[in-house]
Amino acid sequence: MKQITPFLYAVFAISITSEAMAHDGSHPDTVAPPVRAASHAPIGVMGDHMHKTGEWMVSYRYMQGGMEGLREGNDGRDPVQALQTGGNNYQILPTSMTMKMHMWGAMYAPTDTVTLTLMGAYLDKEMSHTTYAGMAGSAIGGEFTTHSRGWGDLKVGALTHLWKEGEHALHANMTLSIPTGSITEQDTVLMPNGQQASRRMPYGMQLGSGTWDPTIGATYNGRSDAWSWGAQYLATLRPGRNDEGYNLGNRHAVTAWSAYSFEPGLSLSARLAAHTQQQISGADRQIAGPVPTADPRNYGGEQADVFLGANIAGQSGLLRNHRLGVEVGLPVYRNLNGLQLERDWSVTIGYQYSF
Ligand SMILES: [Cu+2]
Repeated sequence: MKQITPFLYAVFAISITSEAMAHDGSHPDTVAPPVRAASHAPIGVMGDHMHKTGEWMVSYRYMQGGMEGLREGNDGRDPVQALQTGGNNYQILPTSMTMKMHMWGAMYAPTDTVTLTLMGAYLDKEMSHTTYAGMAGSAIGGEFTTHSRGWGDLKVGALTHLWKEGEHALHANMTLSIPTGSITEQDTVLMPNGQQASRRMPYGMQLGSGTWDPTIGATYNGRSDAWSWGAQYLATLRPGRNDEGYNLGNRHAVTAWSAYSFEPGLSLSARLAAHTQQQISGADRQIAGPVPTADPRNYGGEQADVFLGANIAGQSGLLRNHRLGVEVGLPVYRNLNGLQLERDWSVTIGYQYSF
């Protein structure tokens, strides 16, 4: 929580400034009211809101997630246990991973009932490992870190109005993920025999899914005075296999949130999110080695996280219709397939501007 404290001070400073500017009479009353801080879902939610005819929105989100330590099912595993997991004789173990994403988005509403969406992401992944030497593999042979960087899959989509009554609204989410991200990234690894070798990195270090993945779902939004709330369900369905012979598996995700506006330009939010992700089916023959990340069965599982967030929305002058949001997530439940690095935290900081 240390990271968000300075941000909250900035939130208050900017919102007080925007509040002061709101009373300077600089814009006529005939203009549509500015977007309220709580009128969008917390910044970590995608496709949560629609736009009015002719309206555009551009957005940038920075997301960082941290993983450290190994887990099998619900239970943590130390290296000695992990090396023997499932009768394997692993000789390399991942120890931590950092994932950074720069997400660029655009939204445009040709009509009030349809909003088109486009999102691209630049990914930066880093995974640290320990290599164990010898047959039983308890002597540490060394450590190494692999990196992958580049553009991920491009997502095009549409949000379609389904139902609205008073302050309750429901829309459908549809996106298609186009496999623009590389799935053949390589880096240098330290082998148990002490030699360095260039190898295709494991599934989790690749930049795309390699398959054309439709996501369908629905989003509900509600609002009354200072409170807003909502819920979303998204299913990502991955048919077929990619060029390297696998598919990342289907994913179902639900989330629900609530936000409270202290004033029109400032809101704080709480959110619960849960997902289930299948194992990888098929396999890439070039991803191999005595390391858990090379086994397709060590992917997917169930996880639930809680998020706390803050949003500010400029109400007038130059800040009008600019929004900033931050959200920090921590896990409350993790049941992972096989043996995997566990995700411990995530933070998303985002900017949105509509015009
Ligand atoms: Cu938007």
